[in-house]
Amino acid sequence: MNTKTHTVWLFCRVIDNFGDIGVSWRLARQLQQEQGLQVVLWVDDVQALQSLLPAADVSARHACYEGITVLQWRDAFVAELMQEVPVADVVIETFACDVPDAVRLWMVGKPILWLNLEYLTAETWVDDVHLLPSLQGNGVKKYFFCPGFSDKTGGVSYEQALLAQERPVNREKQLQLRQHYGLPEFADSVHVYVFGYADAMWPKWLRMWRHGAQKTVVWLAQGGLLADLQNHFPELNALQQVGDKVSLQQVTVCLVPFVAQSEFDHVLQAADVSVVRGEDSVLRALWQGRVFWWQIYRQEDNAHHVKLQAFWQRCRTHGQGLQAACNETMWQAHQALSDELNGVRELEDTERTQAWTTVLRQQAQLMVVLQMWRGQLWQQQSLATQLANFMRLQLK
Ligand code: TRH
Repeated sequence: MNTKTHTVWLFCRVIDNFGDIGVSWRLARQLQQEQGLQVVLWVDDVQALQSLLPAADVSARHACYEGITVLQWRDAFVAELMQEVPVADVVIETFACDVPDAVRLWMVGKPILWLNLEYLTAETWVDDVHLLPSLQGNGVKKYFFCPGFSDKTGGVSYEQALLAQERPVNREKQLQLRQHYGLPEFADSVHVYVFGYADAMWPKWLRMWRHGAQKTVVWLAQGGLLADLQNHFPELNALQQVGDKVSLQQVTVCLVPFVAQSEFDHVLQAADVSVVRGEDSVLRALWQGRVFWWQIYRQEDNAHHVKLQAFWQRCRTHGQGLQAACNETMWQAHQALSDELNGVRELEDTERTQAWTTVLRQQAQLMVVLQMWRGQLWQQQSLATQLANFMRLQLK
């Protein structure tokens, strides 16, 4: 059967932040552009989508952007909207968001493929859960579709176009990007992009940069982290709008624009190193091929520690030739900072400074490892390709 005729209804409930819509919008574009599927995205918070896609109209119940139909998901008018769009062959719930009752009822007795797209994790248990069916109350099977890093999972999200591009970008391109986004450029400085969550470690890191031997420029994405840092450093209250900057001895902090998702890679490319946070931004950082840290979304009972450890463990074991490319001291320094960033353990001031200095001095080694891992991941089919292949198999 020609997959071009298949229609996917993708459901997204925005719980908080930009992760839910970030993953959903990116996937919608990949399914539409790369897999030739017709995509209808149901989202309960179009405002969140608008942050990533400025063209999105928050007042529109039914709209079309980049060839993707976007519907405002309000249970009260789901039944009505269902009549306005092509009938679904595939229904995807992102992150167990539970489709509305009208859809659940409508599915009964239809040759429909129903999937739940799970959170990304590098843990091994996903190998056994990926593609497991589970019979639902309405008599329809729902499959767990698990993104992941092994070949037994649904893979990771990347665009085919990435494979042909040079990453990391060269110095000239980096400077152009900095200029384009109004990101201040200082000679002999390390430029750090920070898209993180407010946390008690940040003031310590800022002090480290403030009193460091090297000049540091911190490009801070707007959000809760800025407000929190302003409580610790009143000088940062001068940071009000994009482009504002404040210097505290060796560090200059600058507010960076929140860009459309299609441009997010560019901001990462402009930086020398970065700190990112959710499951979409961490992959984007990995794809750039430069050093990054992952401030993972906190979960109860520190469940995120296991997830974080699994991620870096996989990098370590799958970046072939790690021993040759990256020495143990360097790796431990990176991991020590990663641990502190994620509340695994606190560092003494001297330890932190030493770890930061070690990573910066030897970042080329870690870049080799990250790029090797990236290369391996890109040999596996992308999440969107695997999803589309599974659909083709099930729907034929
Ligand atoms: O916003 P997040 O913290 O989302 C989190 C995580 O997904 C977490 O796993 C989930 O449980 C929680 O939300 C509910 O981080 P994430 O996933 O990286 O999403 C950010 C999105 O925003 C991503 O698609 C990139 C995009 N983005 C832009 O498009 N432009 C920007 O300038 C920035 C800073 C981000």
